[in-house]
Amino acid sequence: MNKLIDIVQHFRIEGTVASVMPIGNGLINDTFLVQTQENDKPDYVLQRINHHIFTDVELLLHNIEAVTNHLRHKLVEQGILDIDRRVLHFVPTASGKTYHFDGQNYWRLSVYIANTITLDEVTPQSSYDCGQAFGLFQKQLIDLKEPLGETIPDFHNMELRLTQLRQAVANDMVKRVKEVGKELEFIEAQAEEMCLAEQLHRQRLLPKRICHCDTKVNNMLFDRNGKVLCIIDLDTVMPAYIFSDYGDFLRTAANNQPEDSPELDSIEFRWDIFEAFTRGYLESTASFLTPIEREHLPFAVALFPMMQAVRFLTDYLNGDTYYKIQYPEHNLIRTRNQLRYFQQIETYRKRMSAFLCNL
Ligand code: GN1
Ligand code: MG
Repeated sequence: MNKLIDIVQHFRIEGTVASVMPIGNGLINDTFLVQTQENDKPDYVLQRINHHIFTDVELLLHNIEAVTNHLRHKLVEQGILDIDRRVLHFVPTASGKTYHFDGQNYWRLSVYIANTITLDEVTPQSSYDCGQAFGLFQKQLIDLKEPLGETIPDFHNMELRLTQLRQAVANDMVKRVKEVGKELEFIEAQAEEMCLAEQLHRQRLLPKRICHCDTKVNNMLFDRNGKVLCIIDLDTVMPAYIFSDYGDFLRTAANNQPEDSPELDSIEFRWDIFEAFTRGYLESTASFLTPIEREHLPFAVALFPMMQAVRFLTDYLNGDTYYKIQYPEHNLIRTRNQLRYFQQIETYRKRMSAFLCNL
């Protein structure tokens, strides 16, 4: 704790630090709430950036700065008053940098937005609101002039993810390949179809746009009345296919089980969540989505659980070096969960397309 307080002192904060404690449940970065003693001073959120995963910290912070400045500008234009509750505000260090490097780790600090809540479960209403908000996020960034880099190159590139899985199988670092024959066979049977986005992109039929790329409901802050305020966790904001934001939200939100539930037979696709999120998303994105993007939304719903299964399984075969785990089979359980969920989704694909045609 003392060490964390020392780190906070490198930033230009207001007030005196009273406590620093862990918050959130991300699988990659470590996040802490910094409380100040004074009631009239803000609290802060301190994050240790996982630089083994986000290797280009400068680029990451450049992206975030460009995006938050642009969003702030849009809010001003719209005459919105509570701007500091609508977009994250990062605090510079004493030397004016956007992060502090302590010799080992990279840290950044943002102002904590008070009187907000995060949700871990969704209702149709909150899904609709999230659809609108994540769609609006993409829309507002369409005219961002500053070029953004990919903070994790080819982050949602399915071809690359499959290559990484095949490499992990070939290396068999921790001798687990023999346990996962069925999973590998199932993935390989879907592999070609699941690379459709990359194929469309090569044919110049599918653009990259600025996306959030981690659209979980817990990356959205709501006010106490349940109204959407602000999108957080901007590390993966980068150029990607719009499928990333649409598909990844439904990957977690429309699965009625958590992504690591071993209760495979209880996994169901929640149509009500799909419908609500899709309505909200299309309302915000109607002005720019191309027909190809729109008609492949059901593909995106299937793609993301499959991609996540591939990523979890790759990590399992590599000896769990990427995702935080709580027990040795955690990544295998996650993989099976995502594959079962994918199978559920497959039974809804036609119905989804029909729904989109009738909207
Ligand atoms: C990671 O740490 P968290 O939960 O925000 C991952 C996502 C995965 C997710 C799986 C940078 O996100 O892509 O979908 O775990 N983020 C990164 O739960 O790899
Ligand atoms: Mg996150």
